[in-house]
Amino acid sequence: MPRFIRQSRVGIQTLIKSGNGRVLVLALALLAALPVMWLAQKTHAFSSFSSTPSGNRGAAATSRVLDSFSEQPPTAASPTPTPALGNYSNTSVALSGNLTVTPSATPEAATSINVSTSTKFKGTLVANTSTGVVRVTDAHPAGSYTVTVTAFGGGGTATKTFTLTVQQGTACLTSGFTNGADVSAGNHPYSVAVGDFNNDGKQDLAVANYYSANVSIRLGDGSGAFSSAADVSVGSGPQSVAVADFNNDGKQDIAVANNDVATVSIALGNGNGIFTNVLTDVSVGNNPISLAVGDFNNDGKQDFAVANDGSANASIRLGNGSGGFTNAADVSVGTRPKSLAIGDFNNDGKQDIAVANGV
Ligand SMILES: [Ca+2]
Ligand SMILES: [Ca+2]
Ligand SMILES: [Ca+2]
Ligand SMILES: [Ca+2]
Repeated sequence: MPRFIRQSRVGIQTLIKSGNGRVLVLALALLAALPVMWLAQKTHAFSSFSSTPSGNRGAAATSRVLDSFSEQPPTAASPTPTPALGNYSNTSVALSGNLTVTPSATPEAATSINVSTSTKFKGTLVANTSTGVVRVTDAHPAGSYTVTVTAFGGGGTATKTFTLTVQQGTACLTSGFTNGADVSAGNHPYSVAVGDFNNDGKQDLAVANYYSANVSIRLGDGSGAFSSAADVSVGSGPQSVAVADFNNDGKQDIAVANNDVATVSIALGNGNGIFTNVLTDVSVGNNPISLAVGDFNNDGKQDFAVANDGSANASIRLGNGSGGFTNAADVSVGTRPKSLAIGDFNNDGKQDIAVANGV
């Protein structure tokens, strides 16, 4: 029973005991009114419950929810677009020739594009991420190749293929070569590779100069003559140079094995014959002497293998598609390896290496 009712009863009993008649009437009236007052109090309490304080807590909670909503907009993930590629037409190229293959539409939502084909193809393939154009350099040997172009993006990948036919060379009535003019290089040139470093469709040369610790870049004019571009400084004792696109920008880069310092220099091409971005050298085994580019983990990103003359093994470095490399397990080979080549000797679609051991 509510306390104020108990108190009222005590008061009424007191008045009755006093023997005052008017007061007794008043007390009886008050007693009759008690249920109404009690009911009124309960009703008021109910009203209070619905407005305060619980009602305020509810309002405050609602306000916090709204504040949170306005301060931290919903992160409803906007769908990441899936890359798209245009179609590539089947095409052919002369033996040892160059070619550009333009898709029917520019790529969409692609962060990088890789291009690959059979390891039997010995030319160079690179794709431009923004245009999708595939450049073929020094196509050989003759044959038919399925070229796979893969666009990578946050929303997945897109793949197109086309057939590249490398034509047979013209039969020579007489064997032999006619001398072209010698091309000057640096001090003790030890290794040469072919590329197209200024994207003019004419083949160029990169020459590793052992005692100059640099690479000479010579730009071809398409008729057998070459002009000089800026040398590329590399590590000490470069003995082997190879061409590939290590950062997937469609511009050819070079990798150089530095015999004296157990490193491989990676220099990224600007696409105009200039190499201004020489990355941090990649550590390899002792006295690296022969380097070849492949894709050993089938991720579409170019890797390299290098034979180490001083440690009787081959270092495998896996590219990350942006010019960086991670180590894979070394491959033990014979004593004093001198030359390394890549092929697929068991026809399982996985690239293998062959190493010539000098001793
Ligand atoms: Ca060129
Ligand atoms: Ca590049
Ligand atoms: Ca790879
Ligand atoms: Ca194989």
